[in-house]
Amino acid sequence: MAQSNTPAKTNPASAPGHDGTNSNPISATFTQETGNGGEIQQMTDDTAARLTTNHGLPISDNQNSLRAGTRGPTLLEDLVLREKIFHFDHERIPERIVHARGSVAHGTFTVSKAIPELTRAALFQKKGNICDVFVRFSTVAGGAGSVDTPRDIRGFAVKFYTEEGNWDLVGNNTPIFFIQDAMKFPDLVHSVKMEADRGYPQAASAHDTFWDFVSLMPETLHNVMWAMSDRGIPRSLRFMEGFGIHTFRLINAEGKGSFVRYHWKPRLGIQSLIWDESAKLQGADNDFHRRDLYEAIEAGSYPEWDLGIQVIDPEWAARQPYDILDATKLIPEEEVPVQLIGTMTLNRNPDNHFAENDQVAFLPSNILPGMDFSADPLLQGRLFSYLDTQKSRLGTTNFHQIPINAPRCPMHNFQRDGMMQTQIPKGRANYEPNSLAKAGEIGGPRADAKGGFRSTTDSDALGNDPTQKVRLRSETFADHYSQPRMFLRSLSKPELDHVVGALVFELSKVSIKAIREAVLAQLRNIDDEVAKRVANGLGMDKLPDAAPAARKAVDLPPSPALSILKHKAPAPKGRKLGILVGDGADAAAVKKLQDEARTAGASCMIISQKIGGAKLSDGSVLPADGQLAGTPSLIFDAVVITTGKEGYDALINDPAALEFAALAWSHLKALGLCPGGRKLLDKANGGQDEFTLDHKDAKGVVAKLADRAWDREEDLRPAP
Ligand code: HDE
Repeated sequence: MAQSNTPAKTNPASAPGHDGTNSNPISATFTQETGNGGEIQQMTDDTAARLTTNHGLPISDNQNSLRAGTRGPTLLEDLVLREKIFHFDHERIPERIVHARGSVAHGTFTVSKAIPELTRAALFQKKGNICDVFVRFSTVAGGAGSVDTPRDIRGFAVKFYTEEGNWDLVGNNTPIFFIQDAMKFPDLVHSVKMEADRGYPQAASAHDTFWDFVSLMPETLHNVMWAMSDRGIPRSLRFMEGFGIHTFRLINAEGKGSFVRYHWKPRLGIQSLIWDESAKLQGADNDFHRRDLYEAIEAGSYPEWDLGIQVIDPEWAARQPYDILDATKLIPEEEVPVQLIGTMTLNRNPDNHFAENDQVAFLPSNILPGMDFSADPLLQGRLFSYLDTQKSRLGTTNFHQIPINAPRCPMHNFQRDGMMQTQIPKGRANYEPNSLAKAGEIGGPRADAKGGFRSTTDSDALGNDPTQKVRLRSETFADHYSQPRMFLRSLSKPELDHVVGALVFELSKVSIKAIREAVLAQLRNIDDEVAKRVANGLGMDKLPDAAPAARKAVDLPPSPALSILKHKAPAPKGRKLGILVGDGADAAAVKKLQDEARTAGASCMIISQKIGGAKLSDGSVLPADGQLAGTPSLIFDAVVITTGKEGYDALINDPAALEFAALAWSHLKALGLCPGGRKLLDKANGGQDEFTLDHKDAKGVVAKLADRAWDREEDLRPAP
């Protein structure tokens, strides 16, 4: 395959003259001599570019190394072989210490509401302003090759390529974080990653060291409750909220600052897996989320999020029982509404996983004129860490020149040289001030006192005393229990049951009894009833005493916005219907289902026992998109089973078909069933409810794509 180092077309920072695609097309067909054994050595293709070494030498044979005789040793002289293997040996770079596993997409961001009163950032001066974006969604704990659906927080990092430079909003899918101070980050990460001596578990928080840390650091509990909730197992990256978490600042043209928090609201609504499903998906499809995002974009079903801000009045903030600089606290939307200011549409898949996903470098320090940071001690630490880690991961201070990281606006300064420098600056002006322009030479760029980035001067706007030099946490950061309590009390019943179930699951994997007890002691400070249920699930006969608390929990009003089920968008759009088709299935019913799904903006996949497809009632053969044994009902939001007599006999004796029905039932999905399908479900031990419909009721089935039969769960998996 021809190698090209073509930079992104729109990237002005990329070196000219490196456009390798078809720069050396072959005019004639490869005329390849046959080897001594008489076999054809190489395919010919006269439309392809000519294969060369990295230095441009045309290659005549990319299949055979240079040998001393056909059966002799390989020669060191073989520059083609040496270069090929040398490059291959160094293909991998260190993976990210956290967020190693990620999926990416390109898109655009369009401003829906200008906010010049809040910021002088050029992007937000006019409704309709648009810029390119690049997004990376990630899990936190697992390695780059780990699975997509563990219980974990998800990263939600967005790079905006604006006319004033790159703005990176590097957030997560929860509005809060585990710790309050950057000083604790290495400890947190060490505790959750696989344990140091045994090298497991991979991509899982259900082990001793994580829960040990949690039990000793009550500030983690709020984010832990979110991770144990359905937010920790999203159904799709497309159905996730995103949050900038920290309080940031916007600065307007008059220099007036406002405190803000950022929110991404998915247009498709929020939706999660259920735990059993997420665990089984890890076997069924490692790449469940990556594939889902890729396929949706390929199909033109572009996921969209609205960007919102909460603008926080410092006087209001001073009256709250928490500190807005504390990243373990959220600001309820009911109290400070989220104003929508723009929409992000993801409309292009990456061209190359390494060049874009592995090499993208997000920096929370990438902000625009008209933006600034707050003194959140977690954010302050991040401002150092990301720049620092890129040097270790990407190997050079020039990582900003890599096409995916390069700004799409002019970039000039006097920083020079370094490893992998790709720019060739002209002239001798590599210092400032200089007067070379006066002598007719290139003088280089100059600072823009008016339009350039300026830090805010009112650093004590929230009442800090900057004259003290201390290693102390503010008293206003001391309440670790009220917000997790508020979170639990904002959930619907099934959601709260899931948190209890998740805590029981995770703590059952903790082998040291004292750690289980210490977590229970912390839980009692959040909610005694939940603590009792978890203790019951663990078979613990006596609840330990509550842990000593610096501040006791107070009852904050519940925030319904925190519940997924209380405000989900129950629309079939973007969801996936699976139709298991047996021979003799009603052709009209299948067509109706496909049409109905498409009309509703959902996708639809045909499954049959053989990939060649099934023969329908009208004699036609419907090719399958998935073979039954490799396409479990796990990957769908709702399923239909439809077959004629011929297919029924084969399906009813096929364990994969029985499991297809049984798992759809157990995962609370809607099932559209023909009479044979109903017998299949009966044999697989399912039952009947308003989510088991007739296979001809296409409207009914599709309408239930975004929903689950929560009533089934009580019988199937009663919560402790
Ligand atoms: Fe990160 N984090 N983080 N983090 N983080 C990284 O940077 C760090 C934190 C987040 O897709 C690293 O480029 C510290 C909060 C995302 O490439 C590293 C602290 C939030 C990503 C790093 C935090 C995040 C990272 C590893 C505590 C949500 C993936 C690789 C002060 C607001 C970015 C890299 C991507 C990645 C450090 C806490 C989100 C080591 C020190 C809070 C989405 O620099």
